[in-house]
Amino acid sequence: MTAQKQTDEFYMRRCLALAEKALGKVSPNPMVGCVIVRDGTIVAEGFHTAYGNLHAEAEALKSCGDVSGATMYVNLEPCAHEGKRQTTPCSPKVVASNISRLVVGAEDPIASHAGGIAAARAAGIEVKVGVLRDECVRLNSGFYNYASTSSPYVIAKVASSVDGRIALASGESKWVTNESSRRHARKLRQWADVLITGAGTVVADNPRLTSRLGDAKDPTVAIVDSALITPSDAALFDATREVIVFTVDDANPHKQRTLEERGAEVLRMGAGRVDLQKMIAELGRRKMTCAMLEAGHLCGQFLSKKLAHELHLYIAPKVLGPNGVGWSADGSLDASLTLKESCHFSGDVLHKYWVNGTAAWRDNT
Ligand code: AOF
Ligand code: ZN
Repeated sequence: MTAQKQTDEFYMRRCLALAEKALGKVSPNPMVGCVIVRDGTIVAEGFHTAYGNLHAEAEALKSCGDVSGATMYVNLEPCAHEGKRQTTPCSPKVVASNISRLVVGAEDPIASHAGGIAAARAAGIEVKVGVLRDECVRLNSGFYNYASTSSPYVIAKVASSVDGRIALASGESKWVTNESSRRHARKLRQWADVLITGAGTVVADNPRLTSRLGDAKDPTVAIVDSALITPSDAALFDATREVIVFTVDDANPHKQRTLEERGAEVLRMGAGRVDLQKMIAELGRRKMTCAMLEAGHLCGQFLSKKLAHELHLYIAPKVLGPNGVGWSADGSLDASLTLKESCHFSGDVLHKYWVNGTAAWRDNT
């Protein structure tokens, strides 16, 4: 019996769902899912499970028999380069499989890796490109951004009251938003290679900065700390993870040693204030493609310096009053924001904004 025929978008959505299973496990490579369909039935699927493992197309092809005449869906153009493994690139495998149709979500932005679309066409395979392109690019925003900038895609997260306060006058900010919002925000930590925070936030909240979801790895923590006030017994040191403290050129060497004894790497980057541009460039040099900023105080600076690509603003139905701490105080906010999505979590609201002028590659999608 032949199954009901579905649209190309339907199968591309399945690719995206498969790809996302590897959230936090493949960076700096992209999340990729692949589905092979014949007569309306999915006959094989696969995804790139972890950095260094088989690509999605090879995963799908390895588990199925004859797929000649079938349609392959994949959210990223099949690669045509000799990669890090001994295995051959995907596009000859795709051609050899004798599929008759290839549906690609988005082109590979790395010219030396791309080539799968042209190779398939040259082999007489019907190729359709651009199905759910926006979603496909957005899933791998870190990968696409890195391909053209060599620096991380930065999402600034702010949790505030309806009157824009992130903390009480005392500095205390635990907990403005509810448990369900905070669980959602932890998923973004899983996406991130690096969590950027400020020493003030570490002192005030003593956050663990873990993702605490399943077997997710805990991201690197980068602390902006001009005066080296990060306590050496901060809870974030308890997790097995890399900690980098960015400080100023004339920082106190004794305090530096204390933090180094806790396993932190201390980098001097800037006179008077930490040079945030240089910090981002350094994270990029370390092949970090996805960064999350969790420090209300730094958020204004990141937006005004155009270092953040997205702002995720969680708003709790609370009023903290005029003495509370605002999140945009530091930095002149001439950044223009475009609302892309809103949702809510048990009474809290999340608005996701794009910061305009920070991602030329995205504006084309
Ligand atoms: C992936 N997973 O499923 C696909 C990728 O470093 P390598 O050898 O694994 O190659 C990574 C490149 O391969 C990546 O930058 C992208 O251009 C292409 N496709 N990568 O990690 C996949 N299909
Ligand atoms: Zn490949």
